[in-house]
Amino acid sequence: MSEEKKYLTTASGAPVGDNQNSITAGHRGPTLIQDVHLLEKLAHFNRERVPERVVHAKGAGAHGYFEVTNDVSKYTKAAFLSEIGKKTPMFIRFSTVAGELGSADTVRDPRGFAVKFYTEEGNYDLVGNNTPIFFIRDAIKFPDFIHTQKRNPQTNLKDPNAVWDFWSLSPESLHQITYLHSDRGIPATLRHMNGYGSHTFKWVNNDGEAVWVKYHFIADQGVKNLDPATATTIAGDNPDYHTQDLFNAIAEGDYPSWTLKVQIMPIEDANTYRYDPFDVTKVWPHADYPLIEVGRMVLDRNPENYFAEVEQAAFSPGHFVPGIEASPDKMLQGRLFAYSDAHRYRIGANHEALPINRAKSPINNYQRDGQMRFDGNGGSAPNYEPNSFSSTPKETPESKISPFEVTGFADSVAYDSDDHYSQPRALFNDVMNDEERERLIQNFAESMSGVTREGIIERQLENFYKVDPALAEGIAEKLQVEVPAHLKK
Ligand code: HDE
Repeated sequence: MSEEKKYLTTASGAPVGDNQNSITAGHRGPTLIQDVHLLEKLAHFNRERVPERVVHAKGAGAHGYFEVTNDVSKYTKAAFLSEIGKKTPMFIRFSTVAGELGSADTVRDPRGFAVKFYTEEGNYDLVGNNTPIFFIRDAIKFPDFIHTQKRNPQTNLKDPNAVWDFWSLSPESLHQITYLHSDRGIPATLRHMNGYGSHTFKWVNNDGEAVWVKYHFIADQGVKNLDPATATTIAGDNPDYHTQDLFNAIAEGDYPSWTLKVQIMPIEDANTYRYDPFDVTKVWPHADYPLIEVGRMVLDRNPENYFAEVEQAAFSPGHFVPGIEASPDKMLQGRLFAYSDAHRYRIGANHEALPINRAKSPINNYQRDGQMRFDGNGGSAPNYEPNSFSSTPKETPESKISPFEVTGFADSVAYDSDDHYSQPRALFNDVMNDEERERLIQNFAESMSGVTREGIIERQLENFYKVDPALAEGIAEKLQVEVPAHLKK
């Protein structure tokens, strides 16, 4: 902070004579409306909060850079990925999902992993999680799902009945809940977890050739987790444990980094691959599509001001740059609308102009006016297009999306496959060892022990049985219930 002497002012710049004693009528008289500094101070204080994010409210952010370490230009024309050694400034916000702004960090919950790359072609946002999959696979189910993760409308308490009622009736959640109740459900720190784009995206190269892509940020610090008992103790002792750890690590020069890798699927494979590649409840096994290195992300600078940078950060899965496009994933498609809509409500129509969100490349368009327009508003230049002025912004046809074919009838169409079981089964049997399976069963049983409404446990055990009978039986034993008889043929 500069040592230069500053004088206190009102918001309109007038020097303040007294910031300790309000103006009153005489020694013991009432306060006067004439004390406009007092009125302004109280009124501004009342307006300090913007609505917290409806999900991912509690978060921590950091600045850094992304450096390309491998040539992927044959897959994408994205300028920021164009050559080895190229560096792009970025900002990341990590978050929990279900808790409120002041909630504890060390809870069992997915973690948001939202990255904003400030590229020369505008911002590219990769708004992912620390899990490669999600609970549901159609945006239309998201508000209902989140209601079950939040507070009960009557008691204002977290509600295991709602959580397990919904999951038991939405078996597509099995893969994600298995991941969530595994050791990875409570990361040791924000530095010790991987990040994933989760959805499938499209990359397009300079020749207009496209591939499908999935993103993996692998923590160079390694993956470390907290056991539930320690996590619970920390949640009480220091609810901001993860926030503090990240800030301190960066402040001490111990910069966390992640290696970005991608899986690439040829466009045609999507028609024949054994899993629907646009179903976000599925991974692409690495044996089918190996990881290819792209670059390294390093976090080396803390925010100066939490509200300005972390609270006002506005990420959108719809922030693409040429060479990176959406896939038909129904969840991603819903998100293309939801995020910018949330920002317009939360921080306003001109949120893109806030310093943390503003692209570092030029912004030239014909959008004008709106609340809190503070950047000159396009000045005297024409505010319409087409126009006959030569120096006004023009389209770049080479930035058009890569065309793709669509067929079929418009309808409420279900996914082709209801195989919700083979991937969680592989996770349970092939990835986890005996101790991990035991802890998974314990974590599930603990979470389900709060369920009191009839039918939910039986329905969920049936789902677990289809994943693996040992999973269902292990949980049933801990809950001291029987696996439904008709399953044990
Ligand atoms: Fe989000 N999500 N989400 N989400 N999400 C929000 O955006 C939403 C989904 C994720 O640090 C909100 O600005 C819908 C998947 C992160 O600021 C909201 C659907 C994934 C963050 C919203 C999803 C995420 C959010 C809340 C189903 C991982 C925090 C306020 C179609 C791949 C970003 C806001 C930050 C935040 C909606 C599903 C990750 C309401 C409708 C899948 C990391 O717009």
